[in-house]
Amino acid sequence: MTATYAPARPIWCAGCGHFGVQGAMAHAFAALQIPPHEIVVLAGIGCSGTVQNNLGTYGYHALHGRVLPTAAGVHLANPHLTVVAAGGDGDGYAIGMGHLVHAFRRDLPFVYVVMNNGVYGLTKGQDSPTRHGLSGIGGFDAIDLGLSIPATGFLARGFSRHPAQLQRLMTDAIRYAREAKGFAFIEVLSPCVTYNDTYASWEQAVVDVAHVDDHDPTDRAAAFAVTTGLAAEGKIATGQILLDPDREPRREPVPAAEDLRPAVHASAYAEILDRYRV
Ligand SMILES: Cc1ncc(C[n+]2csc(CCOP(=O)(O)OP(=O)(O)O)c2C)c(N)n1
Ligand code: SF4
Repeated sequence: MTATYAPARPIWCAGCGHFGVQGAMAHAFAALQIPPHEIVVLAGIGCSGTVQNNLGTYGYHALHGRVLPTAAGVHLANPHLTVVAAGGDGDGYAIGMGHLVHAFRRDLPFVYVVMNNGVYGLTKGQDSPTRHGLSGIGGFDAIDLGLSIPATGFLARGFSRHPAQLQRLMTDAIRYAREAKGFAFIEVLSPCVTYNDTYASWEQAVVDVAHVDDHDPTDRAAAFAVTTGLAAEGKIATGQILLDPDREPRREPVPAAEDLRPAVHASAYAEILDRYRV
């Protein structure tokens, strides 16, 4: 596979935050010693959506806003794979927003990395749902959304300018999903240097919740109070915001023993298609 599809060189502008995200993913795969053929990285459409081209794993470029149902399908088809979905804030929080809510609710064990830069980078800088800032009026905070859905167990935020923290969060998220504990969500503040360079303002705003006295990642209500309290001060919470430590592995029965070749199921597929004929 990697002989046929060698990792590509990133297409990103020099300084793009997405480099940090790719580096953290590669670091986590190496730290956890996951063989490349056991990893599938799926991505949405956008500058962020090209990350899967650059890694020596299996990859899939999903439709715009549809990376989450596609990743869920990959996981259900073979729960032994390590599945990482990735994409931009335009991909995940605009056209794909309905899927994010249901991914939080369904809690299937795969990772979702959103590279938040406040703009649609690939289409030249239009406002995304997070353009007005995580704490500004009209802004939007996906971590607060995740906290409001009782099924969630892993919510974190990193900053591509802080690689040590991001590598740790990425490694923990992938480990959590590999242990089949549930859906692991990481938002990465990943500035677009060309259309919305937020490196300096985010550097001033980020606060690692590990340094907040009242923070307890196992207490959902307390975590919500910390993130919304920081936002009210114009700050952005980063780090491990929610972590449910008591999760049991939730592995579905593995369908791999079944013969999934299309020919074996041809008549069943034909029956399904017939139901859609008028
Ligand atoms: C269905 C559909 N609608 C619109 C587009 C155009 N489009 C391509 S990428 C993109 C948004 C990219 O922004 P984001 O997801 O934030 O990623 P970034 O480029 O900033 O990394 C849009 C609207 C598309 N490809 N498909
Ligand atoms: S346009 Fe923005 S998001 Fe796209 S590669 Fe350049 S810096 Fe990155």
